[in-house]
Amino acid sequence: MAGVALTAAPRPRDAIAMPLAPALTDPSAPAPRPPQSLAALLGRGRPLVMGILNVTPDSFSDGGRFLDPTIAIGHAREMADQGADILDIGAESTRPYGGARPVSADDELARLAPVLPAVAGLGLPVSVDTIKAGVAAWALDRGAGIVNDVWGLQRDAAMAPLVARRGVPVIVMHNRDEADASIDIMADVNAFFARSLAIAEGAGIRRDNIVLDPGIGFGKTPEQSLICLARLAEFKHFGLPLLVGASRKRFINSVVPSPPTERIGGSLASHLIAVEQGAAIVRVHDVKETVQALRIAAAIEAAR
Ligand code: HH2
Repeated sequence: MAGVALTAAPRPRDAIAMPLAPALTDPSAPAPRPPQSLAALLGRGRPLVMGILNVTPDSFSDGGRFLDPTIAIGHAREMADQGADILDIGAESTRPYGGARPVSADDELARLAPVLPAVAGLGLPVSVDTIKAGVAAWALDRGAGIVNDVWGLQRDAAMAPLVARRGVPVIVMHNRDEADASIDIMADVNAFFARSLAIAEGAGIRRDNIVLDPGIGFGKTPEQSLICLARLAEFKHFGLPLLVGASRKRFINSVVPSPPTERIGGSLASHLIAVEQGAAIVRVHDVKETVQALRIAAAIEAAR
């Protein structure tokens, strides 16, 4: 597993002008904390569990459940207690399966503002799941330490310069506007990663601050998601840590018909296989079950 060194560079204020609603410029907001070191986390010698916190009304599996800030913060605390290593907060559903309602930056901030600083205060590294550089900058100022960009630095031209300036880790996820069953999905993901890495290099992002993610379910048929999982190890040629987010995704339903909340078995199977192939981080809704599965797998491995 490639290490991700995350010594933070000094963080100048960003040039990106981010319009903030008055309620979001609260001077009593906690001071930003230095980004935590993912290098130290990855160096633990075990896969990391990233717990998902969606403060959205429309996420595909838990939309609306955590819109109330008190409930959202409680859920983050619960995931921390259950053994999450990283908490990933998103305020815009990426809707891998279509039907996304685009959300303005102000709306995203309004959802994050009552939740993110408190979640960062729990002491775990926090990533912000956004494709908008302005939202990412805002979140980094309030305790997030990692950017999770589901368009791999290819949607918002300001994202790569922001990540470079802040010296924070970034998750570069593969995406496509539409699935195309006729393409070679492995070649497409490889080409996408190569483009993202060129953008990152051009902006001055340190390579050891990059995590790659094949984007299970995004612009992929269920079969293509299965291929990405089956051949995950082939993406190791970039020499970067891999993240996999298969949690509750629709490809599971294509094999065993089931509503999103009843896809825990499929999620666990997918993440165990991903880890076996070298995934460094798994992004999950069901932290307790995932931590148990990974610990048992490790114990069995140790008993060989
Ligand atoms: N999947 C989702 C969202 N963000 N980020 C990364 N890096 N990898 C993923 O696979 C990924 C992601 C979609 O899942 P979820 O957050 O549960 O749904 P929604 O986007 O509808 O909120």
